[in-house]
Amino acid sequence: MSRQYPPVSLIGAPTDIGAGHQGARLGPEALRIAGLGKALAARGVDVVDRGNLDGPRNPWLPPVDGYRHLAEVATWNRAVMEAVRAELREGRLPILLGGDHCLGLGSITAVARHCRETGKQLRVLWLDAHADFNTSQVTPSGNVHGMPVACLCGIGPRELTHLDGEGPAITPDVIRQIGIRSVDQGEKRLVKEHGLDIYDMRYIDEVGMKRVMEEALEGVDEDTHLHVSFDVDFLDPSIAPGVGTTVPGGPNYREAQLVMEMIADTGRMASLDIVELNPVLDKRNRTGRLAVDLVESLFGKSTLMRD
Ligand code: B3U
Ligand code: MN
Ligand code: MN
Repeated sequence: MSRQYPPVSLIGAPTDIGAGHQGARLGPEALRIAGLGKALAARGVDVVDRGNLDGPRNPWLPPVDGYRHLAEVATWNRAVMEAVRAELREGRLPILLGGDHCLGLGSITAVARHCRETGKQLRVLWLDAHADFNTSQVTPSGNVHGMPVACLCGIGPRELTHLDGEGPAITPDVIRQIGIRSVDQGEKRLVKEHGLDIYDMRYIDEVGMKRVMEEALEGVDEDTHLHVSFDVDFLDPSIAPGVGTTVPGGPNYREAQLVMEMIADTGRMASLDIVELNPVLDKRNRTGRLAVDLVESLFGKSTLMRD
């Protein structure tokens, strides 16, 4: 093992407050049972499991003014933001165990703040079937897990766009979205308007994952803080059935491995979200175990031949 990784902290956020299906609140435990902590420790990584954050239960109510559970979503995200911030301040690499993808808001708000304070350049890789760029006006569901990227860019309700009391966390140029294959009608207009850098499945089919990753990682250097927001529905449902919103036609096992390996090769990943794992919909924790396998590759498991 030639590469040194910073110490890692696992932070569980057991909630599906922003999702359209219940069950992602069991995600942190499924990842633990799949052996996430042990797998990283076996790779020589110093891992501490901070346990689970606490927050409001899911009241499972219909949307109000285009948002479901807005107050609860904000409360959970504040807790995530504080927890991630505390780990970064201690020089640790936080791994957020979701929970649904609305939590990317809290996580990336903390990361963006940390980058401003330390003078690092932020790059966010958003691995997902969805663009997560909806607003209350265009959302088909009111589920906030379809909105975090828009909110991070300042488009959304103030309690989410100003989570840390400062301004919006990022600008769209910070993000690279990979694996996208389901974008809603109004959302399409918004992502174009805001110039999001999207590597959709059509583009991946045409040029191949290697070139996609080279482009998405272009400019990453020693001053870069690379944040990976890994929505498990990024993966093709044939290998990852344990998610609420499966979309056919995603990356296969080898493509997903290559994504993780090329991220590992940069040596710059400094924070990670693993979200949307829904054990209720999974088969014998298959998706949880696959997520752990891929995270091992993020930490250099498959780079053996190149060391
Ligand atoms: N775009 C749809 C579906 C969706 C977004 N993110 C997930 N599902 N996981 C929506 O409801 O916003
Ligand atoms: Mn997502
Ligand atoms: Mn998704």
